[in-house]
Amino acid sequence: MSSRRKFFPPDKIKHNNTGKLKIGIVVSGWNHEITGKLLTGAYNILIKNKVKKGNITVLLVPGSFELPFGASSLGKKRKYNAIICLGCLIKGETPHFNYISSAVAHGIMNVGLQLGIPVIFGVLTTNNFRQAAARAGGKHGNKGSEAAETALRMA
Ligand code: DLZ
Repeated sequence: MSSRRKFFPPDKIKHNNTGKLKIGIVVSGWNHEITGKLLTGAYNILIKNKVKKGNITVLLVPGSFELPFGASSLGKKRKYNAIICLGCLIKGETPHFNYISSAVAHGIMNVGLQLGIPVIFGVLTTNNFRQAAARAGGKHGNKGSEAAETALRMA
């Protein structure tokens, strides 16, 4: 893992020919204090890498469980080179978190395979709000930015 990081430091990679890329972002409204920051991180990376504002579509869905459906709806338009899914699942007192996390991860993977385009998993699954905040522009970076980097590399 560490040697791979040396070869592919995400923030050092230059993405070429991004001017024509069309990117969809599907973002969940649950835990919007976090997902808003993931969205800002993802959007800023796309703009920094010269993706045109007009080529970025943002679709808001109610919760992370709806992310695969949102991605599928965008993808069926056959317009996008990649779709980024952003959400934040925070563990509660019941097993609900486990069911939703697993369903969302499988759903997002399946949508990508069915559509034949990269659909990126930018969903935080954390034990508490503090861990989520640390990964949405805090000490562990911004996983929305990383998801956008991944989208550019895959697209
Ligand atoms: C219901 C629910 C709960 C309890 N927690 C979260 C969460 O932490 N993060 C999230 O993105 N969504 C949550 N949801 C909403 C579900 O994702 C979904 O929107 C509803 O179950 C309706 O399908």
